Amino acid sequence: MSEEKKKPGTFTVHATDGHARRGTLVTAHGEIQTPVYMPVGTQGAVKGVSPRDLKEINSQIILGNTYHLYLRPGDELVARRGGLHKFANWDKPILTDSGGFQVFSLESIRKITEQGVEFRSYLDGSKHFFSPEKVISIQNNIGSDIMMVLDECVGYGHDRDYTAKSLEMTTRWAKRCRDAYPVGSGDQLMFGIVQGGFHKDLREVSLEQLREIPFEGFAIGGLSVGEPIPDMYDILQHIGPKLPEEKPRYLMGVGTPLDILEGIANGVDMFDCVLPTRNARNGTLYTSLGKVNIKRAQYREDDSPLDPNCDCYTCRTFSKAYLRHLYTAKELLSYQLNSIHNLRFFLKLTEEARDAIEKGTFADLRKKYEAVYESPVK
Ligand code: PRF
Ligand code: ZN
Repeated sequence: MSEEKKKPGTFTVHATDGHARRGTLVTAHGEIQTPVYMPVGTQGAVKGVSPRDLKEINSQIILGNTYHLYLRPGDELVARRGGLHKFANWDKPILTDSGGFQVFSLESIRKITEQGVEFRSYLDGSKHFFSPEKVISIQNNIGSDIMMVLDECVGYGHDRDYTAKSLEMTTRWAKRCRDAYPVGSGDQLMFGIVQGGFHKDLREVSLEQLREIPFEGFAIGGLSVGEPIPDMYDILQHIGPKLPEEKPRYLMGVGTPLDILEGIANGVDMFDCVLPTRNARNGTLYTSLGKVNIKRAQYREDDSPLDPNCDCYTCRTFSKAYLRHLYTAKELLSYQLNSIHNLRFFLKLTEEARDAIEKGTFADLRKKYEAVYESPVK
């Protein structure tokens, strides 16, 4: 009997442990088991790691960026190549960020109006304009499985008045994004983004407004923007469990292994963060025994694997002494091997979380990681 193909956007929660959820999200390019960590492939490539290697370490989905792909090589060029999946040879799900955050974090010259945001290219200084409709059209050309709405990510330290006005505009932009691609127009999913800074009541206002719009999922934006960790956790604990239970929840751009566990504990299903790949390139490696700084002299003649409890190609094949040598010699293989390992560590963290939630042992898993990665909040 042919099994009926489930509709993209279908989200099923199989088990819970406290607020933590074990779920499955259906997309046009297959199912995603949650909680999930999503490697970041800003320019349509995860830095230093091929799609073949990504599959070997069990990546279920990767991220791409509207902002970068629009500027180079151009979303229309990508569309002419048959979309990003085909262009980049990645046949599993892809999520694209809307570009709002990148414009706000990368651009010093930008102008925000009700219509959208004007900015200059980081590549050649040329002027561009992102409206809510434009970023959806770009993400449509890219052909991602999950599109994000255009939002304003309010930095840390903005006052209440600014934050309140900003979230209202983010809501109006979110409506315009949905109107540009109404439910049922195709296989792509669209997530709304809750803003509201570090004011709990404003976070609730943002959520109440956004839940009126029929999104397939909801993200928490505006965290990990330079605030003290307790402030981030405070908002996460307040708003995470309040997001619609029947929809996937995504915490944008967060974070360390313990931040991800804190997110999961507060009901978040999806995570992305550049930490594993960025740190891999500067020699900071996450292991089951704690962080390893591979440049240190103590590893010069250390023949043991980087992480005895890791199943990745790097740990199965090479010694710390060799990894240190590659790093010191600035060999390109260093970036590749380190990235494969760090990504595997983050992917395994979410695999273990899925397992633990099913077994009802999520609290024990957190303790295990807190013993190695010191808890920032007691
Ligand atoms: N909005 C969008 N992308 C993001 C963020 C956001 O607030 C963040 C905040 N950590 C990361 N990426 N659109
Ligand atoms: Zn490894």
